Amino acid sequence: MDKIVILTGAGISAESGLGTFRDKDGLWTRYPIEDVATPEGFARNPALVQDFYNQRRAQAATAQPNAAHRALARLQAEHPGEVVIVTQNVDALHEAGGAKGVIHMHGELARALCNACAHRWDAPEVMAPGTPCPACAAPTVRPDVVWFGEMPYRMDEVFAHLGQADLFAAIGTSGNVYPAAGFVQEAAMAGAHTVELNLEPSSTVSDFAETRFGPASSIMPDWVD
Ligand code: BJW
Repeated sequence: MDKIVILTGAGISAESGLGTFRDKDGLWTRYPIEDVATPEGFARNPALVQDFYNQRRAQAATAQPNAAHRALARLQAEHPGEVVIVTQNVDALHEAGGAKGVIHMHGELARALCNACAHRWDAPEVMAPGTPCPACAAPTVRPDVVWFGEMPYRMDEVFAHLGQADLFAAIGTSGNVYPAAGFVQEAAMAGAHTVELNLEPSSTVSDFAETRFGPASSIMPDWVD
């Protein structure tokens, strides 16, 4: 049996109307990273951070999966037990497109986390700063997303998959954020064939054996078929 590991980034959801981070007009051009995606930024101004994620949660709630999400789900269905999808995205568009068992390494917009007791639960549509945690009552509730300086989720599992990969594909990610940007090298070391699918070359393009450029909604279905 083959193992196919897929890494996705913001580019796969761009055509569903969700902004990327680093492209022209990307999210970071409007919100400084250090203010909204670091634990220090949250400690300084929790209202700003909750507001940023409330807006993104509202956008994500109405977004629809596109042909790239659906193609990936089809690949998974056609190769039962062989396709592991690891996403850096905090939206739920892979699941909405039919994918199963998606590893959300940077967390999920739809979940809340208590900084004090690590309890996790379904986030309300609008999270207010200072809301008490339902488990421990501490006023330390935050979005369940992974900020800079924090450990991404399920890394042991992901590195185990990469170590057994026969094929690794990265879709719509700029290759600027680690550890995800290093997955291609990890998979290549394990002997996997590596493919980048992106609108334009990422920072790590030279690490890939094969590349395909264009909008995800057209290059993904072509690649899967
Ligand atoms: C299209 C398209 C279309 C557009 N079709 N494509 C020096 C060296 C190494 C590491 C570090 C370092 N200094 C600091 C670090 C660590 C730091 C890091 O990487 N910093 C860099 C800036 C250098 N990393 C961390 O702190 C991470 N934790 C960590 O390292 O823990 C220690 C550890 C060690 C060893 C093993 C394991 C752990 C945590 C990183 C957390 C990132 N969090 C964010 C926010 C999440 C919540 C939220 O969504 O708000 O995650 S930041 C943001 O960037 C978000 C994304 O998931 C992530 C990646 O962005 P992505 O998806 O690549 O998007 P873009 O916008 O960058 O790119 C879009 C791409 O799509 C482009 O390529 C376009 O071309 C393409 N595109 N339209 C196809 N239609």
